[in-house]
Amino acid sequence: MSEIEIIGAPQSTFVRTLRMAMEEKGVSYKLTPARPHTPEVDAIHPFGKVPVMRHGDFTLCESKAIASYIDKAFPGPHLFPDDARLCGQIEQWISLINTAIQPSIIPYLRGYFFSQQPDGKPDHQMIEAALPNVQANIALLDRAVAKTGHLAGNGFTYADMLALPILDYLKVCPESRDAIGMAKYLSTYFAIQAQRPSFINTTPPPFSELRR
Ligand SMILES: N[C@@H](CCC(=O)N[C@@H](CS)C(=O)NCC(=O)O)C(=O)O
Repeated sequence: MSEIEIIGAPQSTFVRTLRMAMEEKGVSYKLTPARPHTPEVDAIHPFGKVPVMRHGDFTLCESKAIASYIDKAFPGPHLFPDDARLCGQIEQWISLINTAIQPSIIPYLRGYFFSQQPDGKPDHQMIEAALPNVQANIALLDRAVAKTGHLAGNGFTYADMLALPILDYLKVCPESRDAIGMAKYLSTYFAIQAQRPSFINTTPPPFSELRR
């Protein structure tokens, strides 16, 4: 069968998570950079979000659905293991991050990276409004990795692949960088996990290079 094509801007944390999963699984893929709501994305995702996937005549949207497909369709280490407790913990963190943590952090990151201010400077009103949520979620993640150095079980899993790209952006914004610096377990976690080849090899280009 043809090679997997991942369609989406590499700056997207969800695109990066999926690319990390492909690397961890050992599955080769072609990345086609595309912003949300472009025709090639809209053709696959009903809400125009990235990433989307094409595999021959088969298409999918939603990063977790794509990762589950890849996990079953290809040999290699399991992204979603058979162990009931470990898989349950991974799914728990996917749900927590996707439904609560990431949505409450996005307005803060938008304030820096997609500021609508006339001079393009950070939108401090937006940043200040979102900051308490950002700090609370950093504290939550700090507690979560305190015991094992991972979000789920004792090893690196898809839950970590989901969290790390978000933390990477938080590490460059001043207030969240300080909060992570003061979060003892989370800062150690990031320093260690950021050494993984799957994380390094998927380092996104700057937002200024977003295509189309
Ligand atoms: N639940 C989706 C979320 C994907 C998502 O929110 N992607 C962002 C980029 S990081 C996007 O396409 N945003 C455009 C929009 O929400 O309209 C997934 O897991 O793939």
